[in-house]
Amino acid sequence: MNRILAVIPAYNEAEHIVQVIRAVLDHVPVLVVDDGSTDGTAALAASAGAEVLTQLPNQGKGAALRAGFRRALELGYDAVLTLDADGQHDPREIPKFLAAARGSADLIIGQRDFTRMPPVRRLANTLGQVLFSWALRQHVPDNQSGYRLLSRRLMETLLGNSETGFEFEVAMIATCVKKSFRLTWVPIRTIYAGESSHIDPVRHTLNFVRIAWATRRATRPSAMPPAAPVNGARWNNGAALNGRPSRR
Ligand SMILES: Nc1nc2c(ncn2[C@@H]2O[C@H](COP(=O)(O)OP(=O)(O)OP(=O)(O)O)[C@@H](O)[C@H]2O)c(=O)[nH]1
Ligand SMILES: [Mg+2]
Repeated sequence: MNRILAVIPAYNEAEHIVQVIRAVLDHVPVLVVDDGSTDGTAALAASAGAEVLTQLPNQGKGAALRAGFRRALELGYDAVLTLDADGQHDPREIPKFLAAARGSADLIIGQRDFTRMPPVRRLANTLGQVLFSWALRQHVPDNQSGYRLLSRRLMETLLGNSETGFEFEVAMIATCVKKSFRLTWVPIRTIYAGESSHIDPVRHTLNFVRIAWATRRATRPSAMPPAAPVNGARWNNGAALNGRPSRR
């Protein structure tokens, strides 16, 4: 079995962090990347049994994830599981990711059911799905989910990425596809129980559109690698990723 580390980015998550860590520790060891929290999140995480990295000042979820990947690589882990600290990702679903990881995927994303989201989130995720699928020229059912498993080679590749905020997770999908790494999905529970959000809607939307536009340009036919299949890298529906894009 591969060695897997859970990386949990956390910013002012004192309310849920202990419960999340304890449940994750039933499956894999935990690294929390605390990002300048002022509510005692780091101390609570350490007391719950996690290793804690602290970033000061706050640098964003993407920067925190990359710091976690760097640490996991140093420690020799084969893969990381990322999940949110706010209780929206159920650690009891970790075995689904571990099972999917046996299939040698580089990126496994927990796919949520948008119909189970509050209306504003449902709308934002649906629009984001349409826009990013257009940009990547492939259907991407859920690009915002933070519940993921990443291979070592994908982590290594992402160390060169400079996105610091939530957009990092969107850019990660584009990187995976462009590299012809393997991407797959597992269905996960969609949990909204009044958690507070750190998303700034205007900044997030602008950054999302910027990434989508850059992705659209990067995947235009003339920018894609030659059409020869590479190690059978495939989209989860069986369409080859590394051939010419199917839609323009
Ligand atoms: N390290 C770090 N983590 C962050 C930062 N902002 C958010 N997070 C963490 O990222 C996870 C997701 O943040 P949320 O604000 O809940 O975003 P979301 O779940 O995508 O969006 P919602 O649907 O609004 O809940 C949580 O574990 C947060 O603590 C940050 O600046 N730094
Ligand atoms: Mg959340």
